[in-house]
Amino acid sequence: MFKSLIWLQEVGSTQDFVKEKDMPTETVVVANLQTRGRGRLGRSWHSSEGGLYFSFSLYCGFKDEDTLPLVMACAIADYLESIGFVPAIKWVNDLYLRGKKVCGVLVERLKDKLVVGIGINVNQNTFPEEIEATSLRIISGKTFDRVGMLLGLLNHIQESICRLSNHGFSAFRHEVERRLLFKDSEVILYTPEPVVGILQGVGLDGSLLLLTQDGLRSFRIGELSLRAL
Ligand code: BT5
Repeated sequence: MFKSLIWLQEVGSTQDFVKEKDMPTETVVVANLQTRGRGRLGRSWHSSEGGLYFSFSLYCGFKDEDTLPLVMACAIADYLESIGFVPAIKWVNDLYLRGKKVCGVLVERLKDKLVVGIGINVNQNTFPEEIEATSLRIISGKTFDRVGMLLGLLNHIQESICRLSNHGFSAFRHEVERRLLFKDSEVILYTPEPVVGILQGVGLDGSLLLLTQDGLRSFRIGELSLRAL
């Protein structure tokens, strides 16, 4: 699936690079540093040296493609587990380690393609105070080879995209639920209206299942947080 790699020292955003240059689907664009790293909904992604920031595109039209953010989070979680971490998936696109965010996934549409961007905190020692972030190095005390890590991640990503297009999201549901942050806890989902419920799991379409006062409800969008006592 991936045939070439462009590794940049610095770029505004690998996501914008792939979109503006309409890069072919077999190319992965990586950067050591982003000066305008982006999250969802116009939020910024802190992209200092030491992290792994990359983007690639793929053609739309495959089975259950709306679940790609969750499937990508699951693929990265598989890789992180294979090297000894125990990540949790925060619906719908984040990975957490010991209660702090270590990875974010961004999926955007560009004409007949989906552009996937992934940011992982790898070797950073610190983050700005206002971000509740951690890195693989902060958790483990080790320094990681980001080239080897990227190749390992791309294998998991490629395998997951094939599995999704062949079997759909049902092939991932169990693995997502097993790792779901806040599962069985009382949460608030901002849709943007706040909805309170017990997080039950995810549906066959990747939606979030909450047991609310009105019964079991499913949600396609929203920002999740733990309900403060
Ligand atoms: C995301 O957005 O989590 C998606 C992040 C995708 C970043 C990749 S890097 C390669 C590619 N190029 C780009 O420009 N973007 C993609 P969201 O769910 O909206 O989360 C954003 C929020 O995460 C921010 O508002 C901060 O609170 C927090 N945050 C920012 N930088 C962080 C970091 N390095 N680690 C952990 N949390 C961070």
